[in-house]
Amino acid sequence: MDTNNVILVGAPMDSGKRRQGCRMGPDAYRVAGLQSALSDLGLHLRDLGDITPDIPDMSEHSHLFALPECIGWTKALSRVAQDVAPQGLPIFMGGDHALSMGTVLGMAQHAERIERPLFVLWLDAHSDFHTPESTDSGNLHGTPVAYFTGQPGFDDFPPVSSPVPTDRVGMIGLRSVDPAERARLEQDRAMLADMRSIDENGIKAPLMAFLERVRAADGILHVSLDVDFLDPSIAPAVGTTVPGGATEREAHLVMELLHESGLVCSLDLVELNPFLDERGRTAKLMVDLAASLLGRRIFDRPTRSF
Ligand code: HAR
Ligand code: MN
Ligand code: MN
Ligand code: MN
Repeated sequence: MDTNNVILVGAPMDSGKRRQGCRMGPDAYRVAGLQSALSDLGLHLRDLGDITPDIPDMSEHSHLFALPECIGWTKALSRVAQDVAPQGLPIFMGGDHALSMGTVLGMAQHAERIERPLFVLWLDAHSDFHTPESTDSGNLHGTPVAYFTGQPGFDDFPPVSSPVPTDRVGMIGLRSVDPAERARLEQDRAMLADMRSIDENGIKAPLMAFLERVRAADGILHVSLDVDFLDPSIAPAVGTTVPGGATEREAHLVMELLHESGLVCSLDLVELNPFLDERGRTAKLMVDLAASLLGRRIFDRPTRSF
């Protein structure tokens, strides 16, 4: 894994839910200085620009919002992920969380090729574990974990040839899980750390336990960072805010420990809706978190003025 090579991939996907704005995410990260934050760390950086979805020949679904476009993004993103993964560490700049269907699909195929198991760390208020049958909202950004773990019902999507077993999924930050997701999660063996347990035990313990699983299996780790993992008071630019999220230091600590683990192979930055931001503060915080994940140390954090 050549993690000194970082490949930025813009994924202005906005079809995973009805509320629009995440399509502006990739440019918000660029304007907030993602490239310079990472090149200042001595990393070699390439920005592939924004990719576009395939256009599948099918009609809209009665319940699922923008199903054809979501399928088109999944196809395009899984191809790009497979192409770039051998060259370095891709950062997929979203775009909403439905983009992880494609990125994880592609990274799982890459992992199979290099014969190492893929693990996924889901940093999110939500478990995103609905299937197309169980989702009330019809918003596919609430379904990616069900897709890449191989749950049924994703009929017209690309088949998941190497599903990520649920015991290779870790979720940290949970505080809004629908009953159908909860029922399914309870049967499964994902590592779940909700905000209540983080309040009681801290955020380091579940993360280290999960990283130990990855290490013991000689795995590689895809990290999917949803803006709503963070408390809305520090990260307002998201359509699905849930109070009681991670603090700035909790989030940075996660990123610093991930860096030290040396296990991370790829990163999604998702659900940023710049239309809802306050003077770019959420975009900048996400850039700072990405920089921590790639090795920026605490004394090197920039002073920000808004
Ligand atoms: N569970 C709800 C639904 O299915 C909300 C899902 C919200 N998902 C995200 N990503 N914002 O985590 O509609
Ligand atoms: Mn999410
Ligand atoms: Mn979420
Ligand atoms: Mn729901």
